[in-house]
Amino acid sequence: MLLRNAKIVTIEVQDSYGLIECGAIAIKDGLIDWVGADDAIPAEYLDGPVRDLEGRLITPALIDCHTHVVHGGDRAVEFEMRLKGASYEEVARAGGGIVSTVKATREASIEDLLTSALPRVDALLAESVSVIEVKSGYGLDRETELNMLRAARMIADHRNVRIKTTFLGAHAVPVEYKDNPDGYIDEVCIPTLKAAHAEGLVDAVDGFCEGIAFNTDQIKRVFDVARELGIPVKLHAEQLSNIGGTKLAAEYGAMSVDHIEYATEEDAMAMAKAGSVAVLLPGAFYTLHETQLPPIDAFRKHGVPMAIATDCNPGSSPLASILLTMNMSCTLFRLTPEEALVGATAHAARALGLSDTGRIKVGLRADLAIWNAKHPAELAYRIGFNPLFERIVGGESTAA
Ligand code: DI6
Ligand code: FE
Repeated sequence: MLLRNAKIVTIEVQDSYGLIECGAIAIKDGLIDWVGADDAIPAEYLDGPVRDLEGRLITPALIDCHTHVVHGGDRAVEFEMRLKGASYEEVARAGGGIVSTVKATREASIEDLLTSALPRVDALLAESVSVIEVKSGYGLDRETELNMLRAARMIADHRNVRIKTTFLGAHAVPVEYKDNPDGYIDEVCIPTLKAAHAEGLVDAVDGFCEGIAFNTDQIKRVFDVARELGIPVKLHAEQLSNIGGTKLAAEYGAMSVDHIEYATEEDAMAMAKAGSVAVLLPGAFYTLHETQLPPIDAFRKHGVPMAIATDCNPGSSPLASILLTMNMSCTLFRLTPEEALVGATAHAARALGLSDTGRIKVGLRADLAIWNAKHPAELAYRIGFNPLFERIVGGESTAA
């Protein structure tokens, strides 16, 4: 199939935001076979099916590289509580927060988990999303953690989307281990990680390194097991305070360090050295009324790639729109619209260790978004507006 007469944002190299004013893309066997100017299309492609896109914009399909879309229940009541003045920490300490989602998730069957996640997945797909990372972390017991990962993998049986699963056993201390977080790590989290890995369910290992969750020593024990098993790591770090999670993650060569509002320039330098992607989550920043901005200038200065993601979760970021995430990253974090687009494509792919998608380049997967737009900045600019014309994932097309 040949797509022609389109404006193409290629992002051929990780950081270079190439623009072909009037270009064409040839797709063969689900891969990008050729990209170039519309007046230089090799004859062989003109013989097959040709589609005139009438000047529409083509970008890599968007990628959501940090979500918790699989979970039981919701936290609308907590939303109300916070509006009446309770802080996120207070809600968490009062047995609300993550722990209340754990209860609802434990009560759900795999089918319930899948069924309740699909509408959130569909909202992302409607904005072209081709890859979704899904974390466990609301089970905090062996069976429920495994069920979350199994439900996450099942999403790909029901929709044309790639799912990457991340084990987040070290997300919160469950009530039964309230006074014994070390016991939870050693007796539940680590054995469950081993079981999930044995079942082939783990693409990456994550943790929540925070005063209300786990300290660096506890995360380190989990990361040591990940390393033994050959699984890459990432970390929720420096979201509410700085307790050294970023430096620890960098020591383990983390694929990404996520949130990082309270990270320092030194942390940014450690990430640059480790090659870790900074995953910015403006939905959580917005929802929690956070005012501490992530050190964006330090990331720029030291060449740390910045990805953005929804963090779609029932508590701190009930956000199921990657387009709104792009807008928020510009308005709240002052990213440029170009950085937002690269952050939701090439750098998001890199945060997941994927090198075959997120850019438009010969040999990569044909994961493309065709937009009713003239300029790439339009994607981040409007609020609550979806200009998607068509989504192509693995060469397979779905009209918006
Ligand atoms: N940081 C977050 O923002 C989410 N998890 C995490 O580690 C919050 C998850 C929740 O509140 O349910
Ligand atoms: Fe998260």
